[in-house]
Amino acid sequence: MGTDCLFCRIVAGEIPATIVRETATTLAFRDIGPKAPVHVLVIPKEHYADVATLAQGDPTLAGELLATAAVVAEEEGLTADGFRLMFNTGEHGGQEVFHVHAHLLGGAPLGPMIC
Ligand code: D5M
Repeated sequence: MGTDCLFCRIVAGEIPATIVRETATTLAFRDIGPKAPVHVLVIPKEHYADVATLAQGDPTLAGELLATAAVVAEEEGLTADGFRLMFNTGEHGGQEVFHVHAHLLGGAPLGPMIC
């Protein structure tokens, strides 16, 4: 996708981000406007617009994204009390950045749906 995509630019190192974990195929970095004490975005390095496109186009990569999210949840100390992992998808889902990203939220009781 490249220069038009904000998260592709983070992957390329063109825009700074607070990276908490990187694998060969995924990147996890802190959300710029956190909605919880821990709010990390987990993305595939390869551009897919949303989770449905990713899951259908490359299920293995979708699994790698989930695995990275699980490791980050553990590293951030969220495993014991739990966390929320969510994908806003499309206009009605409230998606604003069209490079698939999982929101990993935790560190406090989250109550009803947020983001
Ligand atoms: O969420 C898109 C999310 O992306 C939203 O929570 C803010 C976050 N965001 C936007 N720009 C940045 C940068 N530069 N760094 C980190 N986080 C960022 P959505 O699900 O699309 O509504």
